[in-house]
Amino acid sequence: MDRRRLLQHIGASATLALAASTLRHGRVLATQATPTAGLAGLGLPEVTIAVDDAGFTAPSGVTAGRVLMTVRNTGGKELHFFAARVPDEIGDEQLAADMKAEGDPAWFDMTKLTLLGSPDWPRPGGQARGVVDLTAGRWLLVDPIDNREVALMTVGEGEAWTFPDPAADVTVSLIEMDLTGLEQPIPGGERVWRIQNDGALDHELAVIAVPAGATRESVMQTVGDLLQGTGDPASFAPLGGQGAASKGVASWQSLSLAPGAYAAVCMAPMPGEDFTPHAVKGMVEVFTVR
Ligand SMILES: [Cu+2]
Repeated sequence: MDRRRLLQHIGASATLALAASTLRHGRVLATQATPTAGLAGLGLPEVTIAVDDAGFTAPSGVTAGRVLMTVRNTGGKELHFFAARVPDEIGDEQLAADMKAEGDPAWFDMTKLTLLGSPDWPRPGGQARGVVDLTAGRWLLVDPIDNREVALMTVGEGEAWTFPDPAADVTVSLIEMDLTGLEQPIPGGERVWRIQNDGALDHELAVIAVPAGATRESVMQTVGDLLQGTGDPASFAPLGGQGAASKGVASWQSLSLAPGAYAAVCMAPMPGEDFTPHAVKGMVEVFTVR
């Protein structure tokens, strides 16, 4: 499995994120100084994925259920990734062979795979944390940008399904091609975002800081300019969010934002349209943190 080809479906997203890797935004540093604790007191089983610049260290002994997932970026580079469940009809031997082979296996079809909606965009030296509903099976951890090694996380049968939905400070719904739930200003500091994909396509969410006065149209333009290679790379630097999620998936992500202007954008690719991210099609919401 050639990682670059495996992930070419988000080539556009990769371009942006690579551009962002040079960014050091003051607000980013300020917000990441706050440790995430809001979801930590729920008593959920914990799953920790460590990532450095070479690849993922998938945890062992993970069992299915509602879990608190922490993604620790111990490297020096930005991280954007997603978790995709390997179809059950793919045997272990075939999977092992596919992961070594050149090119993408036919079953690796992002429009059909189950995508977890994992905590995403931990800064170098930082972490991303969220509550996800993890089903049993084999999950591929895939970095579409920086060529990290694809890793396999095996999840055994489990019973941790009785935990109630965590309380959420912000509730966001993702649909084609819009996000709702951010129309009113939200409070600063560490907050729990419930993010649900209510659409038919895969969606994801990245929060970026934007200039005061930015509009949905201006952010769409910014993303479009970056895709054309004409924008300022510093204008796209995700502070957190949720990796790609299948339709119907909900997750609870811990996000810590200082007061200011932000945009939530979806960088999932349009199927059959040369990987144009949804953000360019209007899946952008500008919001304010007080
Ligand atoms: Cu989308």
